[in-house]
Amino acid sequence: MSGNAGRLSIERIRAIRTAPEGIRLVIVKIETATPGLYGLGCATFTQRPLAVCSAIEDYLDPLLRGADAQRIEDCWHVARLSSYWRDGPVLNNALGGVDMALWDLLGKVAGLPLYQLFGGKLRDRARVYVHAHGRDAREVADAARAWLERGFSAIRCQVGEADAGTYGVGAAGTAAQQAAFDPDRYARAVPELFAHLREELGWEVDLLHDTHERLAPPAAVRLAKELERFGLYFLEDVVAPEDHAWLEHLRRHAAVPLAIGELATRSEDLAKLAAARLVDYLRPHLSDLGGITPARKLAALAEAFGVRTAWHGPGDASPVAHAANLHLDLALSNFGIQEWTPLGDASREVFPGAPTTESGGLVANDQPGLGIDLDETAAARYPYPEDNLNGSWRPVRLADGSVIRP
Ligand code: GCO
Ligand code: MG
Repeated sequence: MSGNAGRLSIERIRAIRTAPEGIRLVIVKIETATPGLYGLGCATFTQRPLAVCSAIEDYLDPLLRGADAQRIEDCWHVARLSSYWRDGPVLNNALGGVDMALWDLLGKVAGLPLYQLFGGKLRDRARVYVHAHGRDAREVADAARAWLERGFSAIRCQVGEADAGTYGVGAAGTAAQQAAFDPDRYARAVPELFAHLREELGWEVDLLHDTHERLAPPAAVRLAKELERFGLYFLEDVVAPEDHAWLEHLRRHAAVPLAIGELATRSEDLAKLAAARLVDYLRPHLSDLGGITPARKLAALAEAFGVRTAWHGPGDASPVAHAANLHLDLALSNFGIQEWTPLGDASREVFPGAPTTESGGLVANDQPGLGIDLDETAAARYPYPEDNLNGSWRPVRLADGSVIRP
């Protein structure tokens, strides 16, 4: 197909469910009339995967069948505007997965890895940050040290308490997460954690923290101030999207680099933060934003304001999403850092060609498109876990029983 500028009809769009690491993933596969020529995308919204599958198979598949897969921009707008009520995480993840698969296809048709279509590599690898957590500062320091020994130099650190969890300590929905969350105790534990980490690990390592919108804005401002002296690489989601108006106030009080964006479904919301210099790193979940198409536009705009990227790369981004993140990382001049969750054997079995790490950074292979495949037979060996909530998170509560953000 190399060099074919002609029409490439979409034959069918499928949503494939698989959970190689027990996390519900949604993979989009766009099939064309040419046997063996297909595109892959990630549409994972792990707490509502079935709703995303329906958006893909019941709506986008019939809508886009027969469309020219090479008209990505047109397909994107047609799909987005095909429901009068638009955007939001369910529809966007579906759209984003389809968009990614169209880009993958384009790369395959061109015979080029996507980073080439994005303007070519600016760097050989994308520096990553990994996650360390523990029940107390000592455990976190041990976990961080283990990453340093493996060649990683940027580490996100989260601390819990022996009896109560917080975001990043214990998987969501586990008993630890269900124990009452104490915001004051958390706000005291975090500066103590970083004091300990600086003492134990020194100042060469880049440390990050995700507050996961757990604190009320005034407490979040205070935490940011207290963390100033530890020289974090960035502090993430210090306030919730609903509270972004607080960022101006926070900026005046704390010189801490801020990262925001994994909850964003509208580029406009993040563009405004970048233009007002209220954020230093934008980190949307690619599919939640609507895919590679809007992400490239947002990154270009952010560059004009000196804001960098740090695309969302947790365990509930599939290896296909990690590959999409990586191709952007390699080609964007305002790339900052990439969140990375190392893949287990099952993921590598289901997704041949998934990105690998080298000296603390992600490297891409030189295969066309995203350079990743999906072994459907292997994928079928890892069905979604059985659980009557289909992936919904259980509530996080304060001691008085009230529900707070996760
Ligand atoms: C991160 C995120 C994730 C999200 C998760 C939601 O910074 O990696 O906060 O861990 O909580 O992706 O499903
Ligand atoms: Mg986060």
